[in-house]
Parts: sequence; structure tokens; C-alpha cells
Amino acid sequence: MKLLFAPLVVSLFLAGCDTYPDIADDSSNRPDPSEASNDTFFGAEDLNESNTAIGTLTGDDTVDHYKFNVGGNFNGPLIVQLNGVTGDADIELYDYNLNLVSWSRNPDGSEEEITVWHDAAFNSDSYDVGLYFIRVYSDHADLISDYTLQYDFDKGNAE
Ligand SMILES: [Ca+2]
Ligand SMILES: [Ca+2]
Repeated sequence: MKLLFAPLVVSLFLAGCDTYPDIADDSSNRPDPSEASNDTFFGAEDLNESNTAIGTLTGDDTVDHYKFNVGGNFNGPLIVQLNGVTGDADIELYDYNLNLVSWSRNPDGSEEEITVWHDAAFNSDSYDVGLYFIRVYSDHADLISDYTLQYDFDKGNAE
């Protein structure tokens, strides 16, 4: 019987130990891949379905991540826009390797817009062609606002 109870006791002991960084605590600055929220790149919401997302920033939730894939081997202008915010929020665009590609950080409630040229030659591996991440965030904890995020990819002269 001892052997039967041993795993239970160990499980209960481990359940009481918080060995993972607290994702809600920005000071830890270490993402937890198992976290289901969109506060990290690991939990980025997929934008491929509609090109548009309606989100909300609050004092408890000051950052959201999204991802999309422009697909194929096309070159063309890629535009990311954030609007509808009642205060100061900003956006950043990252490539598939989480390198910061570009950003838009206008003051107050100004609309944000990023325009970059997607060059398929720089993303030649089949599994990551055209994969991008967007970070929507606000440095103002008192900001509570909905927002609309959208991207537009023009395949240019490729088609
Ligand atoms: Ca969030
Ligand atoms: Ca801004």
C-alpha cells in the first residue's frame, strides 16, 4: 500500500511548489510555454482566418500577441494597422525568428501603422515562409480600451 500512496504524496507536494515563472508578473520576464494566454509569443492568437482581430487592453492585461502567415513565395508590401484605441497603445512586428522587424509608437490615441516589404527570399525555409508575430501593448496601466488590429498583404506583381 505504501507504494500506491507514494506517488500521490509526491504529487501533492509538487502541486504546492510553484517552480514556474509567474507569467502575470512582468518582472519575471520569462515566458511559460504552457501558458494559454496571449501575453507571450507562445500563446499568440492566429490571425490567418480573418486578417482582423478585436482585442482589449486593460490594467491587468497590457500586452497581446498575434501571428499570421502571408504564405507562398510572394514579395510585396505588408501593412499592419492598429486603430480604435482611446489612449496610447503601440505595435511591434517580429519575424518568424522573433527578431523585431519594425514598430509604430505614436503618442496618445493616434492610429499605429507599420509598412514593410516582405521579401520571400529572406524566409526561404518552407516551414516559416512569411510567418510574422505582432505585439500590441500599452505602457499605460490606466488604459482600458478595445482595439482593432489588422494586416494586409499585397502580393504585388507576383500574381
Ligand atoms: Ca493579453
Ligand atoms: Ca501609441
